[in-house]
Amino acid sequence: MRIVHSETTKARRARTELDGGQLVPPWECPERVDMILAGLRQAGFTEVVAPAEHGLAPVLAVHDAYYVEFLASCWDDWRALGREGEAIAWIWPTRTMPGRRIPRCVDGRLGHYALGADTAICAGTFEAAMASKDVALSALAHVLTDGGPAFGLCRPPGHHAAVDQFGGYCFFNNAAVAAQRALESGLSRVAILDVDFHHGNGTQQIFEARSDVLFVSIHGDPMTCFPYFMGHADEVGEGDGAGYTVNYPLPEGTGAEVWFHVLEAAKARIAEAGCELLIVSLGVDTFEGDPISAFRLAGDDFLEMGRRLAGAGLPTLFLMEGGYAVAEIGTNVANVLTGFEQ
Ligand code: Q9C
Ligand code: ZN
Repeated sequence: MRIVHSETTKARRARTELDGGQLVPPWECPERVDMILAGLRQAGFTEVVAPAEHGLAPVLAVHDAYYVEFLASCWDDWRALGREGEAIAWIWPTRTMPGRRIPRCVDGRLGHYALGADTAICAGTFEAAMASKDVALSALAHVLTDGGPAFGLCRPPGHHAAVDQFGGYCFFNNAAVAAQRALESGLSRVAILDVDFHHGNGTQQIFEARSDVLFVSIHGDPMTCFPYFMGHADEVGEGDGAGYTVNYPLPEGTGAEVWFHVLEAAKARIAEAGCELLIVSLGVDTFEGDPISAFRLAGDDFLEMGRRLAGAGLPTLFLMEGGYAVAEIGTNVANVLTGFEQ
């Protein structure tokens, strides 16, 4: 298993997250990275390589250029207004006020480009997002050239980031950037299996109308779980993409038995679609101890998850998404990778 990590992924250290009406220290913190590295080391994954720089072209292949420009300049624009706090969106185009122009002021631009108020932009956010997609792309390069599996320790995560929106702690959609690059290197169809507790709304939106990326997600039912407005079972893709989006929303409290049963259905769909690469959006916030999620997988279940993912029999790229039980995140991630190699 090739492990790819960049210290620059820790350049984002936000102070605030709007949570329950209060500004709290963000759940998505740089300590997650160190705990994952420690867990991997302890499990015998001792060789960790730094990514190459891949530039912006692979990002612009899936994201809007004005959106990327916004992310690059937002913090400076915010600071130029003399703001004390971090850049948090607070007004949006809505159902009754759609908004047909992109405002000039950073407050309006934040509303245009944010999908939630949970994710503050701060110094280092853009740099960390750049490093995160470089980690994904270098891990992908290993899978494509070597054939063996790779784990990209992406941070910030990516699966909530849409073509031109950030939120849910995500800025660049690392899995989407990697999938698009894989297609451009000659593959015909790629599967993205999203096992994070939260629905990967961004990944779905990016590939919704396409059949060359199969998006399959197992997640908390959006009737009660973030991101609330996407991820229902009747969202199956549009036009050419009809049948290439597959959503398995599950109730809060779902445990291993049901979860693994659904995983087998997801694997069957991936096999049927004739995918040449499996990208796993690996959130471990399905863990029973996760502070902001509601599934009940135990630590050992992540070993089983890895074994069953290996059973798909495809070249596999693991990309880190969520997981907020910081004390256990390292062993949970290491368990997936260990199980995969058994
Ligand atoms: N402050 C990922 O797992 N926030 N994102 C809920 C409100 C949204 C999770 C708490 C959770 C996003 C990549
Ligand atoms: Zn998540």
